[in-house]
Amino acid sequence: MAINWFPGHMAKARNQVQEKLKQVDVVLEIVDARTPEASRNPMMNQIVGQKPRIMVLNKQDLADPEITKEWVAYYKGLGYEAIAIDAQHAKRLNQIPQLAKKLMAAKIAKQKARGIKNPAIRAMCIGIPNVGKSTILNRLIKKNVAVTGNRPGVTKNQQWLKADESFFLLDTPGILWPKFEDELIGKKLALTGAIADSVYQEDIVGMYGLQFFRENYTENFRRAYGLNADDLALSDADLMVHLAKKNGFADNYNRMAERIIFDARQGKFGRYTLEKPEATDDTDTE
Ligand SMILES: Nc1nc2c(ncn2[C@@H]2O[C@H](COP(=O)(O)OP(=O)(O)OP(=O)(O)O)[C@@H](O)[C@H]2O)c(=O)[nH]1
Ligand SMILES: [Mg+2]
Repeated sequence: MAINWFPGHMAKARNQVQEKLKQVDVVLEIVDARTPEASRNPMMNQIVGQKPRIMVLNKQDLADPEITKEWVAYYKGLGYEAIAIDAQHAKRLNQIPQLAKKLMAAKIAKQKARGIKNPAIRAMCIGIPNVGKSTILNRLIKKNVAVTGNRPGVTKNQQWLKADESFFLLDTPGILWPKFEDELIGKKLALTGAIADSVYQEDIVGMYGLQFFRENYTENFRRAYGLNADDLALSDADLMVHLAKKNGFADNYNRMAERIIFDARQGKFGRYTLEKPEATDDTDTE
């Protein structure tokens, strides 16, 4: 599944991030807790450099809680602050300004010593499309100013938002990288809705979902589709055929594949995480 997709506004967005970085104290790197590594832009380490960074694993409510804990520990081990949140239901968000203040403590103390009464922190929110950047910012400023939507590419321009007199936040458009070198990354991002439906093949992504859920969340998958032990003994391809029939799609397997993608996004197979920390490293590849 070759996805070669780098719209003009993404290139512009990357340059804008680099430009604005000079005015920013802290970077909030937002990832999807279901795909904490696949939903990181591999260019991000180069773009952000040594700026203090908080890894924010958002959509925690959709992810496997045990694996989320492993990811938070993993990122802390790499030297970042890390936190898992659920912006949709406003869970644990107030820890973000607290962590930002902690990271900036030395600078704030210096500024206070110079007579600045209320030193401001400027944080920039970055990440790939649809991970929830704008939703997080709306929660932090307690107003729905940033436009949000459940499809990639909603935010088109940067925008400064004010949480309070001492905390300013910059919303940015999601940035995807030019090519997915790794087909598996493309499948994960397609399944969770980070890339537009028009740029992947649903039969491939749906089959990936079938394989992943039957293997890793077997009981949830079995229950969601009312499968018995004989069904689960079928090969992946035969199971897809069986499911298509059972769901009234006759031999239209693409429609069954689409259904699996839809159900995965709706949480019909419960909370899940598509990757574990031990299988990844932190090398920067462009
Ligand atoms: N379940 C769940 N959904 C969330 C959470 N945070 C955001 N969403 C939903 O995810 C979708 C995308 O949110 P946005 O805030 O628009 O994402 P974004 O990162 O700003 O996306 P772009 O502007 O396209 O880069 C919306 O439908 C949100 O309601 C969360 O913590 N849990
Ligand atoms: Mg946005």
